[in-house]
Amino acid sequence: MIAQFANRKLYREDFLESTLITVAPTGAEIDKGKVPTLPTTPEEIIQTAIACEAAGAAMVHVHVRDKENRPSLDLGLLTEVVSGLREETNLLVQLSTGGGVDDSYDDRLRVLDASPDSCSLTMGTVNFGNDVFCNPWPFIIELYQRAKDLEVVPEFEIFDLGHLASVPRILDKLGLPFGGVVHCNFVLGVPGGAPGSALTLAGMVGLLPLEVKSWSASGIGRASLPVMMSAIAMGGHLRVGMEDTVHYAAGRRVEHNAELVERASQLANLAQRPAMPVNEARKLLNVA
Ligand code: KMH
Ligand code: ZN
Repeated sequence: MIAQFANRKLYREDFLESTLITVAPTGAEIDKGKVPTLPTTPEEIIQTAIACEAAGAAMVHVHVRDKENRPSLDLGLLTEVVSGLREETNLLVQLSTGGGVDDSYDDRLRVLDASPDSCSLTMGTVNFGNDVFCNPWPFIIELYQRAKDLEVVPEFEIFDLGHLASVPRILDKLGLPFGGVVHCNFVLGVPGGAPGSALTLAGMVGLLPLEVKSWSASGIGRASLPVMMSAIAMGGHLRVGMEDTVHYAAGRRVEHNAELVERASQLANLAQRPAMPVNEARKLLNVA
């Protein structure tokens, strides 16, 4: 396994000209009662996606909420939001299969029936604040195979180093994902997971398996800026949004997800890798 990780190129140079920006506008953890600007209804999520696309996002990572604003994996609600996003935006639609820490494996598998372009696929269990985000190996295998059967492109979510080691493990077992492109997203700074620092990200990027064609990163809370800046410096792509941070700066709440996308887009411009248009993002991830 270690030998497999050694001496790899850090990224494909042909994708360094632009930056894929994914927005994760809602998540499952933030309490709408405490953060009223969090988009939770289908209409709010769709309007947010429209604004974020205009600000430079090419993909939206979606969690839905029920009428009481509680996290939900209701298939009807997921289908409604997927079709609304498709009608109103050109964004690649990625559904979370992580859900909330209390969601059942069956409900998480059923998410794929809403026919998203992409799905998140967390590559291992991780402590998650006071909770445990459970992703046992048999569940990972089932989810991966189901995504392949239903022609959904997975994005491998990496919260800790062991998750990265599980990527070649699943490829060895089940082959390449649907579309043939292996794309990872580092989620750093979860209490219990890998810390959200430039050094952590650099170490993990240096250990990316050879099969990985592209990667993005997101820092939780105050890790969002250091992770974003180090990702862009290393040829990575970016995920931002209120799922990951509700603070724009110390003492200043995010008012709209589009602010976070705008800031990512500005950084991408500064790095001379402007926001990737949606059609390019489709090519990058080989999504029709
Ligand atoms: N809400 C977390 C427990 C994902 O979307 O796939 C899991 C999560 C990852 O957010
Ligand atoms: Zn998520």
